[in-house]
Amino acid sequence: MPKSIPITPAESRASSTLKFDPIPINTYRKSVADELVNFSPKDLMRIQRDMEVIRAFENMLNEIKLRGNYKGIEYNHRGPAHLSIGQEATAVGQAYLLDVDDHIYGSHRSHGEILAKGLSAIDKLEDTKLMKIMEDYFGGEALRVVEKDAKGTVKDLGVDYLVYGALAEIFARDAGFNKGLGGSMHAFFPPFGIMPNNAIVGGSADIATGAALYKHVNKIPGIVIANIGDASLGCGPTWEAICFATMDQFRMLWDEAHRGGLPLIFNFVNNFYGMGGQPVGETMGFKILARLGAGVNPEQMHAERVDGYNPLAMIDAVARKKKVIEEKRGPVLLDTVTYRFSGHSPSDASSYREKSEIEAWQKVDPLLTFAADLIQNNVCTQMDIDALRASAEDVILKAFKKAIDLGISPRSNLKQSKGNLLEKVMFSNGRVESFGAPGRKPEVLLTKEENPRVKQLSTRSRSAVDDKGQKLSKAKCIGIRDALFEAIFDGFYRDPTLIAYGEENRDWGGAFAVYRGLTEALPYHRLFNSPISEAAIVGTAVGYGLEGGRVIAELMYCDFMGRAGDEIFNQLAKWQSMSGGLLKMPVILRVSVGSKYGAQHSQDWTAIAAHIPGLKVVFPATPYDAKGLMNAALVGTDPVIFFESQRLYDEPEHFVPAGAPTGFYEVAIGEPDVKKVGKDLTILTVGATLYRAIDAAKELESKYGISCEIIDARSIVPFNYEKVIASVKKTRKIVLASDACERGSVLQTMAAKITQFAFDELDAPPVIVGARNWITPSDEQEDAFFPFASDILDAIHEHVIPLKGYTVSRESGTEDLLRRNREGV
Ligand SMILES: Cc1ncc(C[n+]2csc(CCOP(=O)(O)OP(=O)(O)O)c2C)c(N)n1
Ligand SMILES: [Mg+2]
Repeated sequence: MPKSIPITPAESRASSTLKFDPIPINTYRKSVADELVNFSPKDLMRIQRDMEVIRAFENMLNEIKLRGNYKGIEYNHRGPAHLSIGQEATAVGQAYLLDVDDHIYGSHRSHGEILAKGLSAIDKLEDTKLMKIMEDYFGGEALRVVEKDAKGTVKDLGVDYLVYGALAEIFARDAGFNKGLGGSMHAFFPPFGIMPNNAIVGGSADIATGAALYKHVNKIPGIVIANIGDASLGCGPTWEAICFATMDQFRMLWDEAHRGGLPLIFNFVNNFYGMGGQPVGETMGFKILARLGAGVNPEQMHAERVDGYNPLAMIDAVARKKKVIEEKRGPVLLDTVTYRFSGHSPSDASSYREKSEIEAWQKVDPLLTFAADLIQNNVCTQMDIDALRASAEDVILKAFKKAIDLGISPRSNLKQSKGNLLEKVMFSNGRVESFGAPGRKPEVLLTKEENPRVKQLSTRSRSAVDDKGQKLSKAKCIGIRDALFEAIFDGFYRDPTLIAYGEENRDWGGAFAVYRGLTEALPYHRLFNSPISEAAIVGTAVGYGLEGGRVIAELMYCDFMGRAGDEIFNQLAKWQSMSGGLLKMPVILRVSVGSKYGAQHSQDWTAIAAHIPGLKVVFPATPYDAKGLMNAALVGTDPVIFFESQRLYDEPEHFVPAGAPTGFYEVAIGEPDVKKVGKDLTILTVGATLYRAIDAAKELESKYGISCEIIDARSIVPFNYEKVIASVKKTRKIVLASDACERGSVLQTMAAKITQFAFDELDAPPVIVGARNWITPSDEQEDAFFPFASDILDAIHEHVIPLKGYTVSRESGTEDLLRRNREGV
């Protein structure tokens, strides 16, 4: 909503027709004969060699999966293998011109892309650089395995290394490219520009968009390609990625130094099938996939269909599209025609297609047709082709023997309790103040002191009370929204890679005004509005983060996490560990918990976030904690889901007398905090219920003489139970409160753990006071739903200690709880 883009009725209501440009379809018609001037015989032979290596690799896996035997050697591979037999020319043609700096992201069917890009990188890299990459990568673990019997050149060694590293990964070996933690569908190798492959259909679309954003914002060389299937066009996140990648603002609003389209190709590897469903004619309506670029932007995404059965057509397309991208006119959409002879997976009986169809494509198998073209043009003889094939099979057999041998290629021991690989890589737990290159200065528009909000905040009280202890009005104090602003604002002046985006982040100042004052301070590329594309907001943040930048993404309401479910739970949470500890994920996802907006805008979904391994989850309830936790997240290297309560944005600091410091400090993620010391009963709160617990404690103390200790969880994952156990040892009773629906909430987990860790110390089982297991009703009736002080008292009276003379505000005894559970409400 920038004011610089006026919307006029005259223009919007004028009459005309919208014209589309023709979309090229398989326009490249050259053969080897035509290209002899551009390619040396050696180049052409390398294209054939690379296709042979991929074919031999996939054939080997096919044999293993179907027969448990390759060339007489038995092996049982229990994991998946989605093979790309038939699709080799697409992968090799694409990789041929790409540099190491060009990054490809792929799918479940990306073995061919991994090998093609790797072979291309090996060919391009100087020997010393190649050696260094192999020596440095995970301490040279895979290199040690392949160099023992290496005979040829450094590049030959590179090929052995590539094939072995990929295969060892597929077979879950420690020396695999991702320490065996990624496997067939996720394997990748960044030093060659081979970035994460994704088992979620379309999963790479928004991640690759974020990677392109990273390159664009930080002026990092190279382009990014999302290799995704034709059927992924049915996936919402793929569309969201396309919307995000084609935003007008890149070319219209960003400053001159950052103006221009993203360096990105959406390459739809169009093999005409999902698993068995057919996009053309059955599950989609586009008929020709390339058509879809036409509606997205006036450039029609430079969409075209390319014959992916001709490696030269693919090379030509990449060359031309790279130029478009260099001219900052990206992104590009390619509809790359190909076909897989192999099933979706080896167990697929191809019941959805005729044998004759497969045979028709086998007749134009690129490995045969390209070889025939080479022979016809005297580039080589059939004997040379046979030799290439034999040599490719030798490379595969050699790697296979090593990769299946547990002596040579052991798996790491995940049963080991301390120091186990997976426990080490679930979080990176790093501390990096800036991901910028040394000496790089953050791009800002104002000095810190010039900022209007900073000036305004300097006049406010940092504490909720004045010097005499008198309560101040909230408007006179620094609230949580201001504390968050301060941490984020500082972050922008510390780390030049830090960017923030989401819906209404710029101009509006974030839906709840946390970002007010940032628009003035930051150029567009550091703070911008995204489309209403929650999946792409998170997915692009994942791509930006894993490429090496820091990002704060915002989903206005926590209820919208559902729209970004895959990106949060399968992508953000998993890439550090699926990389074997190679990647960092410095992504903060801010989500707010509402209260007044009814059933779809007022939910606390901490439980969902906490359930997924790989996410840090925090929920501060005071300005001091909000700023300290945000600071910790902003110098950390892990994904943090940062819950904020809309009830508390203007809440001042009541607990730390001097208030949240103006400078930098951290609150350690994972540490709860005793907000009030007491001796008779512990109340552990998550989020905004802290203040209702305080109200309850006042009543318990004044009316019933019960002294309460109140602990604010602050963090949910990780969570150190020490303070809670120490408190329970003292009080022997604990009540837990939060605004989340009680069933399956994080309080349930905490209560179970406290029971387990301190059973002997407890006089009564921990009691949970959550919201009802209902939809959230209207604000006018919220007291029937969210837990208030009276609910805490009711629960204590009914389930912990009877309060003398107390009358419950509503039924909450065991009978009623049993009924509610029986009815599922
Ligand atoms: C979100 C999601 N839905 C379903 C699946 C199961 N699945 C795996 S591959 C596949 C078909 C994908 O087709 P396409 O994107 O064209 O890629 P291709 O398999 O043809 O390479 C399906 C449905 C999945 N992995 N992810
Ligand atoms: Mg497909």
